[in-house]
Amino acid sequence: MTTPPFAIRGVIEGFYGHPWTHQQRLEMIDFIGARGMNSFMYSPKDDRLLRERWRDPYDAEALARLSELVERCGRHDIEFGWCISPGLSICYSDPGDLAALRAKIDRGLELGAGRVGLFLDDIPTELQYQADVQAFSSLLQAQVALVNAVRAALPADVPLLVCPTEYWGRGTESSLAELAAALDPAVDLFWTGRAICSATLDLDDARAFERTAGRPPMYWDNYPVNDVAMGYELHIGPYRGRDPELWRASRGVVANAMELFEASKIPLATIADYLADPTGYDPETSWQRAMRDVVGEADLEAFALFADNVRSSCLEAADAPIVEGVLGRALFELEYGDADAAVASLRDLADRLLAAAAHLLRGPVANQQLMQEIRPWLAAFEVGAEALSELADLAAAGRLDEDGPAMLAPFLIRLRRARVRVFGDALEMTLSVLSGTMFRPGEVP
Ligand code: LTM
Repeated sequence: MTTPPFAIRGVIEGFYGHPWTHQQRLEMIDFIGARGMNSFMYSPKDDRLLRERWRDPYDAEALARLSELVERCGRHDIEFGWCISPGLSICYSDPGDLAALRAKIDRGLELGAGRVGLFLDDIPTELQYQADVQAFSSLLQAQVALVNAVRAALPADVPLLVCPTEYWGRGTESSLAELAAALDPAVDLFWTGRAICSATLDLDDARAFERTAGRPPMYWDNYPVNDVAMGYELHIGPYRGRDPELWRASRGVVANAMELFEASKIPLATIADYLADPTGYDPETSWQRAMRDVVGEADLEAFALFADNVRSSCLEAADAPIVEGVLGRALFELEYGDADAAVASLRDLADRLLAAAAHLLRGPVANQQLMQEIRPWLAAFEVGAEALSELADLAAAGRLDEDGPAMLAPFLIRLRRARVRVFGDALEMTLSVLSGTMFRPGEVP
C-alpha cells in the first residue's frame, strides 16, 4: 500500500450538541483506525470542562476515560489530540489564568496526548476584561501572547495546533498575516477554507493561505457536522469538492463529525477514502462501499434509495436526483406528452420509495441504532413516498386538477411540519403547485 499523501488524516469531535459517549468514542477510534486515519481530536463544544469550565481540573473518572481513549488510539497508531477552548472567559493578562491553562494542558500531556489544540473559535471578537484592554492593543495581540506562552511551555516534540478566532476566508486576510507573523513558526493553524462550511477546498486557496501565513493550513473541515442551523439536514452523503492535490499545501484534514454517531460513519468512511488516495477517490463508489459497511448488505438497497433523497448539504448541488429526475419528466409528460408513461414512472417510483421506507422504519434492519438516530428523516421520507403514491393515483384517474388540492395539501402540511430536509425542494414545490397551497417563509401550518 502506498503512503497516503496527507500527513494528518482524521476526525474531530468538535460539534455543538450532545457529545458522543465514551463507548462511542472508543468505537469511532476503531472505525477510523481500520480505515487508515491517524488522528482523533477530542473537542466537543459542549464538554464543559473544555470550554465553559476550562479552568476546572478533571476528576479521577474523567482522567481514566481520557486515558482509555489515548490507549485505544495507540493501538491503531492514531494520535490523540487533546484540545482546550479557554477563549470564552480567559483573562489574557492574568498570570493566574495562564497558570490554570498550563496546569490543565499538563494533565492532557500526562495522559499521553500527541498534540495539543488551543481553540479560540466562536468567542467574543473584542477583549472583555478592562485589564486586557490596558495590557494589549487588540484581541489578536493578546492571543499572540497566549499562544506563544503556551508554545514555549510545551515540550519541543509536542505540536501545538491553534484554531484562530478568524478561521475561514480567502486566506489572504491582513489579520491572518498579522497573527501568523507574530506567532512562533512551529505553531500550526486551523482553517475551514473559504467558508465555515466550505463547498470546495482548493489547492490555490491553500497556497494563498500558505503565502499569507508562512505555513500551510491544517484543515478543520466542517463536513459532515450538522449542528446549530444545519440541524434539519442529514449529512450522510459522500465527501466531495476537495482538490485531489490539496495535500501539496496542507498539513492535513480532520473532519468535524455529526452528533449522530452511527450516521457520521458513512461520510467519515468516504473521507477516509479520499485522504488515503485523493487522486483515485471516486465519491459515489466510496459512498456505496461506506453504506454497505455501515448498513449491511441486506438493507443496502432500501437505505441507498433513502440516502439519495437526503443529499442536501454544502457539498452537494443535487438534493434528491432520482426523485427530481422522475418528477420533472413525469410532470412534463402528463401535460404535454405520454400520460401513461408518466403515470407508470410515478407509480414505480412511489412503490419503491414506500417499500424502502416501510423496511427501514419497521422491517428487521441490522443497524437499529442508525435507524433510531435518523428516524425523523425516515418518517418524512415515508410521508413523501405516500404523497408520490397519491399523486400517481390521481394522475392515473385523470383527477389531478379536480382532487389535487384536497388530496395533496395534507401531505404538504405534514412535510412542512416535519422540519427536516428530505427530497430537497422538488417534492414540496410540486405538491404546492398541484394543491394550490402556498406557505409564507418560516410558516409552519
Ligand atoms: O468550525 C469551527 C472552527 N468551529 C465551530 C464548530 O465547532 C461547529 O461545529 C461548526 C459548525 O457549526 N462551526 C463552527 O464555527
